[in-house]
Amino acid sequence: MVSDFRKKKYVHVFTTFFDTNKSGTIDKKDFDLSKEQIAKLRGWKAGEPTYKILEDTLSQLWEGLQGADANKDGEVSVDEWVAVWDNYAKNPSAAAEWQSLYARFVFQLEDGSNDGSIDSEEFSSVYAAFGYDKAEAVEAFKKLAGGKAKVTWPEFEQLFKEYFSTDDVNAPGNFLFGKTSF
Ligand SMILES: [Ca+2]
Ligand SMILES: [Ca+2]
Repeated sequence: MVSDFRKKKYVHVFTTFFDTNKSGTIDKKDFDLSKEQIAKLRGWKAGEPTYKILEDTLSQLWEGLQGADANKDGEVSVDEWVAVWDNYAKNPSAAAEWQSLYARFVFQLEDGSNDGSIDSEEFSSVYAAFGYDKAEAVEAFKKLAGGKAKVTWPEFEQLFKEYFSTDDVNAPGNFLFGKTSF
């Protein structure tokens, strides 16, 4: 049974980063909109290799997400989304391929300078590009990084697991998606 706390965290990622057109469900159209938002943020144009990589990664994520569509209606509902992450929480090391890909994708997206770590500005500017409050993301980064200037990939990978699996309200991983309180 999923706790209220974890459910709120899952719904935050659903609403802010997956249901980008705010229709109440996740479908292919959300991924098309994400692609445009990310390409705009990075200045990538259709036909460029970076744009193609983005396109391929998003289509792999969308394909992987089909496993979450329990009633096979072509959309992932909030309940279906919560169910897959509740399942993930039972054993994060047995994550589905798309869940691991998603972790890597978020890290690479946020590591705008591509130096293998994320700083506060990189972190918060990605959240701002998704229409999220930048100041809150800056606060969240402080808590996430525990006062350090940067978060590396091995740290990020752990924080990602923590975000989706922990019920500890004081865990730093809770701040991975830019929100300071649930
Ligand atoms: Ca949607
Ligand atoms: Ca569905």
